[in-house]
Amino acid sequence: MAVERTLSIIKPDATRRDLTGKINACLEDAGLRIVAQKRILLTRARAEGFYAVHKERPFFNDLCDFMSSGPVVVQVLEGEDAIARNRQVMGATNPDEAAGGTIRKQFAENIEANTVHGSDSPENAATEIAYFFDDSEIVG
Ligand code: IDP
Ligand code: MG
Repeated sequence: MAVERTLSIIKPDATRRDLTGKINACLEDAGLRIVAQKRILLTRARAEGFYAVHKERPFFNDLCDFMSSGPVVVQVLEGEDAIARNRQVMGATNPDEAAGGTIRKQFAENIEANTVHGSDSPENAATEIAYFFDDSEIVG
């Protein structure tokens, strides 16, 4: 295992319900240090760019509408095995299938409004972090 960084997003369903603090506590309790964080409003175009890998999927348009419907909190998390560890604490994409205690099991509204995003590989983590942060904004 190595120290990694991963990109996390607290999605609009969560900021609307003021869950940022509770989610951050889950992340920190799981050994993930928040080494960068900002609350922003994604334009539709920026959401489309972020989710470009999903552009052929039937849910793409709804997903981009949702992600630009309210504030998000974009974050860089750092820790041992951070990419897999964050995916574990997030839980399955569909909250009905998420394990007990995970963020999505506790907080997600449905398969789309599922509270958090997390990078799924080292390559995607690097790309996604660079999509939102300059190196100078990340303080480990
Ligand atoms: P992940 O966020 O668990 O990695 P992905 O398959 O990468 O899941 O999908 C990206 C996001 O697209 C999900 O987090 C969710 O918000 C949305 N999404 C995924 N599958 C569906 C679906 O079947 N219906 C509606 N939205 C979906
Ligand atoms: Mg994904």
